Order: sequence, then C-alpha cells, then structure tokens
Amino acid sequence: APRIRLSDYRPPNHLVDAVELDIRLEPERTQVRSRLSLRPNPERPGDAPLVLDGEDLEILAIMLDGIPLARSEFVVSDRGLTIAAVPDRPFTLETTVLIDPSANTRLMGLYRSNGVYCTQCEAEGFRRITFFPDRPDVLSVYTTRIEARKSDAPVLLGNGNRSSAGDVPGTDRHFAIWHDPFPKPSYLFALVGGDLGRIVDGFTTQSGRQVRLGIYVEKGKEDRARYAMDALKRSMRWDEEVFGREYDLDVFNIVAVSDFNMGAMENKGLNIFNDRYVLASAETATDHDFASVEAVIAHEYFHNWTGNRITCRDWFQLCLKEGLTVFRDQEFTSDMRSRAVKRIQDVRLLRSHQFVEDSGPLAHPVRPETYREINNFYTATVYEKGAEVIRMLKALLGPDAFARGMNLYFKEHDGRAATVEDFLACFEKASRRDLTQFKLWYSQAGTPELAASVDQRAAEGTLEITFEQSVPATPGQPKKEPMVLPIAMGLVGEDGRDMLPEVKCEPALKNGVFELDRQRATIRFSGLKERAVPSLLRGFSAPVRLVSNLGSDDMLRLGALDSDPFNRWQALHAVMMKVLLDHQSGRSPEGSPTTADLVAALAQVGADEALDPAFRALVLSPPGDTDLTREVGHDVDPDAVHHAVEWLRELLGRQLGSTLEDIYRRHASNEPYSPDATSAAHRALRNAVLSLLVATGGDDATSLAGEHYRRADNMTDRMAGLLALSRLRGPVLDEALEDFYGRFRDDTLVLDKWFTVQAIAPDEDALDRVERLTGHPRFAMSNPNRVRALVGAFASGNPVQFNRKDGRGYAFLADHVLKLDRQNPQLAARLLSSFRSWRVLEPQRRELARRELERVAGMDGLSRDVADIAERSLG
Ligand code: HT7
Ligand code: ZN
Repeated sequence: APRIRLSDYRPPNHLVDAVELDIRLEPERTQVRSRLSLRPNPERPGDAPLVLDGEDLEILAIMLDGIPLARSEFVVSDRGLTIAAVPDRPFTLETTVLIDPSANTRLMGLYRSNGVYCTQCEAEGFRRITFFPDRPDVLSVYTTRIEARKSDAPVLLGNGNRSSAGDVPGTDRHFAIWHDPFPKPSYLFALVGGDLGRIVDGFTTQSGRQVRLGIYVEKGKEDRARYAMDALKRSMRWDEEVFGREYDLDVFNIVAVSDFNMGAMENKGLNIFNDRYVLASAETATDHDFASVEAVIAHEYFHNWTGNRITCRDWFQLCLKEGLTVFRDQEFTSDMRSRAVKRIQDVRLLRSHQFVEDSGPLAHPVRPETYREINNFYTATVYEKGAEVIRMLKALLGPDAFARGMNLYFKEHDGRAATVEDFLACFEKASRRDLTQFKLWYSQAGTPELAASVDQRAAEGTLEITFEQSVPATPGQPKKEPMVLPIAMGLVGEDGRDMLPEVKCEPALKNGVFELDRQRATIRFSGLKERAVPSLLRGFSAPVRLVSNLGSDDMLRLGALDSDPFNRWQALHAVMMKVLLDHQSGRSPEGSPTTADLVAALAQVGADEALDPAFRALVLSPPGDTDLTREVGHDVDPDAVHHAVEWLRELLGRQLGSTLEDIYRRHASNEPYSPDATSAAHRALRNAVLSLLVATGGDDATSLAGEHYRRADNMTDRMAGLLALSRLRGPVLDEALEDFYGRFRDDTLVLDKWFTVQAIAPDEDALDRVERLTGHPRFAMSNPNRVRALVGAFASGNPVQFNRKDGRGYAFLADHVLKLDRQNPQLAARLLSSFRSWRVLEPQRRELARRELERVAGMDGLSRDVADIAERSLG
C-alpha cells in the first residue's frame, strides 16, 4: 500500500456544499442514494478530475446534473470513482449504491450490532456507505432521510436536528429526516436505526437555549445509563464555565452499541459509544468503570468544539483534536475528582503505554509525517503525549495567555479544518512568544531523557542543579534537536516547607518553572540556611524520563514532606523501583536500610488519615511487571521481573501487615454503594491493602480474599476479591468463578470481566486456560470487547505468561491476529501491537517473538492494518 505523506498534502479538487442522503435500511441490501452539490475548489486547477472514495459499494446508478453517465465517462476501482470530465462550475452528482450491513464485520461504515444499524465513519468509513471525497477538509451540510421497517428499527437517529418523520404510506416502513446545519467532514456522519430503550433529560445552556438529551441503550438497561446522563450534563456545564463553550444543536443523543472497535465516537449531535462506556450500575460496574464512563462521555462531548466545530485539515493533524480533547477531559476529571490522584493515574498510564511505544519500533511523532494506514495512528502518542504537549503549553505560557490563545483559536477557526500550525499561531499571537522550538514536541518522536545533577554545598549555603537533556533516536529520526522542557520545581526544607521564597535563584524561575531550552544548563540557588532537597518536575511538568543523583534518603524526605502530591508519590515509587532493580540484578535488598526506611515511609503515608485515601491507595500500589520492564530497558527476563515484583508485594504485605489490617478495618463501609469519588477512594484504599495482604499467600490470605468476595455488595469489591483469589488459585477461586459466572452469564459486559480475570492471572496454566476459553460458548471473535477481554488482556495484561520462554504465548497471539484479520483488520492490528516492546527482551525470547512477527508479516492477503504493524515492528 502506498505511503501517504504530510508533505504531499494538496487541497481537494472539488468541494461539496451540501449532501442529501436517502438511506433505506435493509439487513443485507441497504440502498444509499446520495445527491452531492459540488463545485470546483478555487484553490485547484480548473480541469482537475472529480475523485470520490468508495469501498465495497455496488453501483446502481450515477447521474451528473440529472443525466445518467455512460460507462465510458467514469472509472471505478476498488478504491473509488473518478470522473475525468466534470463541469467547471457548480454541479450535482447523484449516485445510488447497495451495501450489506450484515456482512460488515470490520465495523467501519454501516453495520449491525445486536440487530441495531449503526455507523462508524472515522477515519475512512464513510466511503463504505457512499461515494464521497472522504477526507476531513471537505465540509458539507448534511440532510439525511432514513427509512426502515417499523418493527426492525422503531428508533431512527441522525446528525443534527430532526426535521420530520412519519410512516411510508401503504407499507410497514417509516422514515425520519435529520438536518445538520453545521458543515462537517464525512467522518462525523452517523445514523442509528434499531429497537432501543432510552432515557431523556434536558439541559439549558448558559445563553438559555433548551437542549433535549437522549441516551439510547439495549432495552431493559435504561437504568444503567443514568450515571452517563449525569456525567453528560456536568460536562456540558463544565465546558461553558471553563472553556466558554456552549452546545449548539437542539438535541444531543448518545447511543450505546455492543460491537465497537474503539471507545466511542463524537459524531455531530449523535455520539455512538461502546456500551462499556455508557452502562454502569453498582452491581455491574467497578468504580474504575464509572470513572471511565464519566471521562469518555466528557471526552466525546468536548469534541463538539475541539474536533467538530474546528476539525482537522488532514489525518496527520489528528493530535489537534485528540491531544487537545484528552487534555480537556483530564482537566474535567481533575475538577470533578482529585486533581493529584488524576495526575498520578494519567502519568502511570503515559509511562506504561506511551513511553513504551515511544521507545520501541512503533515510535512516531505526536504529529506523524507519513502513514500507510491511519487507523494505526490512534495511539498513546497522539492521544496521551498529545495531551502532555498542551499541558506544557499552558505551563510555559501561563493560564491567562493559554486561555487567550484558546479563545482566539475558537474564534478564528470555527467552521474550518485546521492544522497544528494554525493552532500554535493563536498562542503565539496571544502570548507574543515564539513557539518555533516548542513545535519540536510535535515532530520529534522519543521520550527525552533529563539528567539532573544536584550539587549542594551546605557550608556555603548553595545548591546547583545541572540539567542535561537528550532525545533518543527513533525510527527514521537518528538525530534530534534540544526541546524546550518546562521543569516545575521547589526546594523542600527539613520540616517540609517550600524554601524557594527564602533563597536567591539564578536564573530566576517563572512561577516555579525553569525552562530548559538547550542541551545543558545550570540553575544556582544561594542563601540556603539548611540542607534542601530539590523537588524536580513537579506535577510531571514535562513528559520526560528524569534521572537524578538524589539518594534514597532525599527521595524519602520528598515522599514524607513534599507539598507537591505528585512528587510525593513519585519519590516513594522511585525508591520502590530502586529496591526492585536491586533485587532484579541479584543484590539482596531484603534487609537493607533503604528497604527498611521505605517500609517505614509507606506505613506512615498509608496510615495518615489526613491524606486522601485514593492517594494513599496509589502509594500502596507498587510498580508492576510493565513498570519494571521499562526501567530495566534491555535484555529483559520477564520471569525475573515478575519474581522481583511479587517479592516486593509479599515483603510489603508481610512487613506492613498490622498497618494494612488496621486500614482494611477502618475503611470498611456500611453505607449503600455510591460511585462518587469520596466513597470510591475508600474502596480503592481498602482494595489496594487487600491486594498487598493476600500477597503473603497462605490460608489466611485465601480466607480474607474469599470473605471479601462473598461480602461484596458492589462490583468494585467483588472484582477486588476475585482478582485477589485469582492470585492464590485453589478451590475457593473455582467456587468464586463459578458463582460469578452464574450471576452474570447473560450480562455481556460483566462476563468480559470473568474472561479477563482468568486471562491475567499470572500462574503457569494461564495460556492453557486462555486457549480453552477461546472455545467457551460465550467467547466470540465477532465482539471486540470479548476479544480484548480475553486475548488482548492475556497479551498485554499478563506479561509473564505472554512472554513464556517457550514462545507459545507469541504463537497464540499471532494465530489469533491472523484469524481476526479476515474479519476485523483494525482490531487484529491493535492486538498485534502487543509485540510493541519485543526488542527489549532477552535474546531467546526476542528471537521467538521475531519469528512470530515474521510469520505474520509473511502471510498472503494480509490487511493493510496488520501488514503495517508487522512490518514496522520488525523494521
Ligand atoms: N475520535 C474517535 C476515534 C474513533 C475511531 C477511529 C478509528 C476507528 C474507529 C473509531 N472509533 C472511534 C474516538 C475519540 O477519540 O473520541
Ligand atoms: Zn477523541
């Protein structure tokens, strides 16, 4: 497949002002009639042909200005339709095609999920519905008539506002016409037809407009959508209050479907969701699920401005809407819940996904410059690192200039398809600052390493920090320029006070931030009256790997006293990591002073009832296999890594025993379940403690975990009990699994959890079990959530068993990728990305992984999606 390059961007030959669609839904023969009002793009030469994308469409008719085209007047390929001679003035093109939603297993374009007709058009799915210039810089006003059998699809939904509806006389069919007055790219088109239950509500915008809100779900599950509705209304209010953005249509609908490739989709006025991000109740969803529902609802809603009102000129600009919208949803969650906890969770995710991606063969810049399959670029780098870049922009410019820049962006680009350059120009104008160097964050891949060398001379009252940055080579980018890194920092005194106000600093910090804009620079503090510990990169102010020469004692001071909660957590986590690395490399840290001090520090923070229990829960969650693998970085032996991680958990469980038991008792609740952040925080702490307590193993652990499971009156505790038992194995686990299955066998989303628990338990039998479960009557390759719950969870959530020394884990994954590729290439390619860090493995496993990747890459008839991931992984 050809490589598409950002540098090759050309404006479209033709623009489409209006699209009228008439869609007659039938399971296997849906007819799509389209009438496009086209005109030549003034930016292109007059004789340019009309190029329309189209895939898997059966053509019934084509008419230009009302006259049928002869066969010789157009060329059809498997990629689309080209008409060489078109008028050099506005004209209309009408096409009629047939499509087969029931046979659409890719879940791109129009497909059926549990009998419901639904669409997914981002990035290039609209071309599977009708012929169209399916690129985001063609913005049109859509009017859609949807018709279906009444009994099949009593609910008919489209983008925008509904302008009319009624029966088709003399038939068993009905129709609805939807008109969306906001010009939009084709990837935001959507329709839904089905027999769905719904809940309704209303929202009054800040300027007093009434918006009707609807959430459509499988019948009988309406009550499980209440939390999503509440999250939606809070998102709408928040966007008005914080970003000054008001909703713009009379209706906002959300539909939950059970077969969906990603999390959700922000189609204009008609968001379509993976049902796991809509449905939540105490009995079926964990606190984490509730938080995800809230975050995804917010994310999709926020796209209405960052993505829909202002869209992307081309798919290279994906971070323009995704990074920015992730930043917005992170801020929303920080305001709804605990800001510190959210930051720690986001950084953990960034490190475990994005840092890993950025250091492996699939590394790419936040704005890639070339791709073969755009679906493979919905990545942690575009989303999560993209959000970090926005966060740094705000840190560098300050909140006021940042807000001015955002407002300018909304004003100048509303209704347009924009680029990263357009976006940054608004901030340059608003701040009068040159962002040329900052722009490197969009073009240079790789996680910068920041070395901090601290030199403190107590007798002289001085402290110098020399920072040095280096950006590692990544595929296609051997050499890098220094970036601008905002380093938020403080000096922590013996009693924990911030010493910055009482010392002199050269050069002066701006709002506590040092900007490193060259390879190496030194900052010098003088007039220190006591020994200070520098607290560097507060709040994780830049997405870098920080390596400093601070010792464990200093780290533990930060862990105990730093006023920045992120760095408090970070310091304790860093000491745990050091102890793990020592263990991993054969040194025995069991009785070392560092380990003893660490245990004491964790006991203190863990038991401190003045601190947020959710924060304490994070402190008491030691690094996992993926964290340690990342730190080791090369020639990794996953067994040794796993062993070290388990050893530390067991040690903490043992040495913190009475403290943990005390916390476990204190944080039990007699109140009925509520998903709010405060109640969830207590459960998080108690369940983190449970997880350490059971790490000691033995009968006491089993009865504690069994009891936890049996007494649970909500899914959070039930899952915590089940996960704990799954580490211990034995008949109590078997009973619990059977009980869980009995309760939830008919509840697809909950049953996913049952599959996942069994996929991620790190015992030797895991792969046999997972293989057996692929033959379970409730396992289905056609449901992406189920595939992710079993195969995906095994490959990415069970590192020690996926990376088995005999290579069977790799072969299992490759087999499933190949099988899935015929059905759903996008999902297959995502699964294959589980090999993203194969190069860091020790030689034997590296070789086995390479062989499996080569086996996949060498298959005939691979999809573009899978071929691209396989080849880049090997590259
Ligand atoms: N913008 C949405 C991306 C998405 C998607 C992309 C490719 C294939 C299927 C997809 N479903 C949703 C999701 C978002 O970031 O909001
Ligand atoms: Zn998004």
